[in-house]
Amino acid sequence: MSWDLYLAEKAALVEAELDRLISQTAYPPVIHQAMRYSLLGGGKRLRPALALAASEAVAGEAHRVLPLACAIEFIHTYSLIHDDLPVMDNDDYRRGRLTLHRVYGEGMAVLAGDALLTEAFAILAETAGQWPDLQARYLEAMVRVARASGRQGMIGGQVVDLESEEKEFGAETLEYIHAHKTGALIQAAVWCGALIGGASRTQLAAMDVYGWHYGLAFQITDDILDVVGSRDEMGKDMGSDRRKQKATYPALYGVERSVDMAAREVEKAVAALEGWGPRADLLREAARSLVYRRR
Ligand code: GRG
Repeated sequence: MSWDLYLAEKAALVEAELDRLISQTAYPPVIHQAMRYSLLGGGKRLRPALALAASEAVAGEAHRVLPLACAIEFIHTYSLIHDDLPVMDNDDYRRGRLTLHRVYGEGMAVLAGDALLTEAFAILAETAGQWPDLQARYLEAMVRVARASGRQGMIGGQVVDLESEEKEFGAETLEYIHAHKTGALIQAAVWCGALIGGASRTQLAAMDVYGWHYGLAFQITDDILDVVGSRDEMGKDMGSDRRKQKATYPALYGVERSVDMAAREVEKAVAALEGWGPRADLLREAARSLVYRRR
């Protein structure tokens, strides 16, 4: 199966589960409506699909990884909601629609993000209690996801990103921002997917390397698309990194060199899975597809 087909299939599976997890009719209605607006409003579902593919690479069962995949999508969605707020990136559009705070107000957007973040950990803890043979692995995944989201993960990256706006920055700062703001959660999705799927420590070490390089390549291509991408395909205003004088690969190296650097990260991601055979084909193709991505 091609990665595009796999992604479409798993996106449908994950969306049905996200829909089930946050009820339309729960009280108080407005917070649930706000959460659902962002959670079910498009999105490629890349992190859940990577978690599922990593599990498949070690012969794991999809239904046992699905709660992890959804928890990670909850956290990703919270990060986008907060990132779009006026105190952060101040964006009006996301996934081709108005951002959550433009529809529900800033207070509700902060709360919807908070509720998604906390709910994600409830899902992980609940799942740990549900399957005794997976309890230790789900608890370990919970720690990894928390760390990847927090001060030394996504939040750490966002902090350095905010501090770097309108300032001179070097290669090291840039790599730190990308690896933490974006890469850490992607890396955690891959690593935890494999962990829940039953991976050995040796296999997990390879997944870590794959996830690190995939995450970097993903954010470099995101930077490039902000310069050369189309608004229709990306579903948000383009050129915002430059307007905000953000620390990006094209700003430091130019677009052409950034394309080469993304391709090198993709090669390193693929190389991490050397010797894995056909069961890792999906992950290999997922990485290679980054070079051609348009959204
Ligand atoms: C706690 C106030 C507060 C803010 C936190 C954590 C955070 C703000 C921001 C995270 C940083 C962030 C949003 C990085 C961008 C990562 C990125 C490229 C997102 C887009 O991912 P895609 O392309 O999006 O997978 P879709 O729409 O497909 O889900």
